[in-house]
Amino acid sequence: MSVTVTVPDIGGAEGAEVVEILVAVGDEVELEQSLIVLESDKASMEIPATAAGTVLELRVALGDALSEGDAVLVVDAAEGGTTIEAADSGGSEPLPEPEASSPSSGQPAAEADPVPADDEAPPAPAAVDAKTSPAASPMPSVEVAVEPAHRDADGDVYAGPAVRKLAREFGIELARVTGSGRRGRILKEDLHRFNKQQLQGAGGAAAGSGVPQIPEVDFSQFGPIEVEARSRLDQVTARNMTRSWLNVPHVTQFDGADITDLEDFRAAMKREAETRGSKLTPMPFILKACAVALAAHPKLKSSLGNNGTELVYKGYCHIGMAVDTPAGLVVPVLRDVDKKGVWDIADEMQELAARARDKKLTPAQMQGGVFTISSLGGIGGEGFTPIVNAPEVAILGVSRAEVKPVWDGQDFQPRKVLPLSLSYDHRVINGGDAGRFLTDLVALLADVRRIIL
Ligand code: CAO
Repeated sequence: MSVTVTVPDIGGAEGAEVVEILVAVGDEVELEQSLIVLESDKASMEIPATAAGTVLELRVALGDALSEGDAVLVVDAAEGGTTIEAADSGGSEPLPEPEASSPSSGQPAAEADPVPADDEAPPAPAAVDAKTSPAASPMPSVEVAVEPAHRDADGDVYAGPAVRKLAREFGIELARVTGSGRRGRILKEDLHRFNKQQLQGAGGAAAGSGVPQIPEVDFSQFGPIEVEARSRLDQVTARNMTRSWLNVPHVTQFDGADITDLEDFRAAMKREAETRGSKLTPMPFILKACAVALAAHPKLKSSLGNNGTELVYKGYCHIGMAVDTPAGLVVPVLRDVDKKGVWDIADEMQELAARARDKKLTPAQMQGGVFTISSLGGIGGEGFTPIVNAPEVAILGVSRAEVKPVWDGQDFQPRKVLPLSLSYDHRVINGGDAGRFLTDLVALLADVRRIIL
C-alpha cells in the first residue's frame, strides 16, 4: 500500500525550507523516524515518518518551501501496517497508486499552482474546503493543501497570510511590492528585498531613515579565509535582532541579587532533585521569581498596539528562554509560569532546551511569550545588555553568580551575587518602572519564600 507522508501541523509556519533530507529512495523507514529537517522563521523541525516501510519516492528537494499538508515522500507500507493519522490535514494519506498521483517534481510545494487557474478569478474556496474535508477531493494532499492566494481590496495583490503579517510588521504597503512568485505572488523574500531597497535608496536616505551599509571587504587580500554559509536560523535571528535594535529605544539597567540563601536551599534540594530525575539550576527559580514580579508589574509584559497608540496588557504569563544550540539561537516559551511550581518549571525547561537542541521544537512552542530571559550563567561573564525580543518590551539578562564581599554595615560578608541586566523598550517602560520591577525581583531572589506570598 502506498502512503504519502505529508507535513503535519507545524504551528502555522508557511513555506518552511527543506534544509536536510535524511532518507533516500529505497531506504527502510520506521514509524516516527526523522525524514527531513525544515527550517522556518522560528525553528528547525524534524518531520517524522507517519508510516513505516520502503521509501518509493521523494517529493521534496533541498530548498523547497513546505507548509502543513505538503507531501514529503511516498512509502510502500505493509498492508495493515501501523500508520499515524495526524489530527488535521497532515499525517499520512493513502494514495490509490503512486503513478496516479502528481509526479515527483522536486518543485517547491508552495509553487504548486498557488493561484486559481483564471488570473482574474478570486481564490477558489474549493481548495480550502478540500483541505479540511478530504472527501471533497480524491487528490493527494499536496495538490489541495496549498495556501490559496488572497487579493487586496484593489484586486491586484497576491500574498499569503504570513507575508501579509510580515508586511504589517514592517509597515510595508503590499501594493508597492513587486512579487517574484508565480503570477506575481508576493513572497517574504520580496518584502526583505523591498526593505533593503528602501534603506539603500535615495528615498530612505532623503527621509533621514536610511541606514548606511557596511561596505563589503575582500578579506582574502589580508590572508587566507574560509567562507561558510550561514544557517537560515542565524540569518533570521540577525534580521530580528536588527529590527529590534532599530525600532526599540533600548535602556539597560543592572542590579545584583544576593542568592546565597537560594543557593543553600538549592544545594539542600540536590538529593531530592536527583531522586526525581530533575535538574535544579538557578534558572527555574529565576523564571518563577520573574512571573511573580511580572504579576506585580504588568507593564513589563505588555506590548505596544495600534501603531503605538495603545498598550496591550496580557492576562497570561508565558516566558521565553533563550537557548544556545549548534544551529543558532532559539527561544522556546514556557507557558503559564505563574501557575506552575519550581519542579514543574525545571522539568519543562530542560525538556524545551533538549527539544531546541534536537531541532524538535514546534513553532507553537516558540510563540506567545510576554517576556524573555537570556541566561549566560552556565557559560560565564559579569554582565551583558540583551536585546529586547520585540514586540515584548523587556528582557532579563542573567550572568554568572560569584561570591563577593558584601558590606553588612559592620563587616564584609562573603555573599553569592547574581548579576542581572534588564533591557527595556523606553517607549513603554520608564526608568522608574524598570527600577521598581528589578528591585522586587532582586528581593524575591534574595528570599525565595517571598515567591509564595
Ligand atoms: N550562576 C552560576 N552558575 C550557574 C548559573 C548562574 N547564573 N546558571 C547556571 N549555572 C550553573 C548550573 O547550576 C549548572 O551547574 P551544575 O551542572 O553544577 O548544576 C551549570 O551552570 C550549567 O547550567 P545550564 O546552562 O546547563 O542550565 P541552566 O538551567 O542555567 O540554563 C539554558 C539552561 C537553556 C538557559 C542554557 O543552557 C542556555 O542555553 N543558555 C544560553 C542562553 C543564550 O545563549 N543567551 C544569549 C542569547 S543572545 O545571544
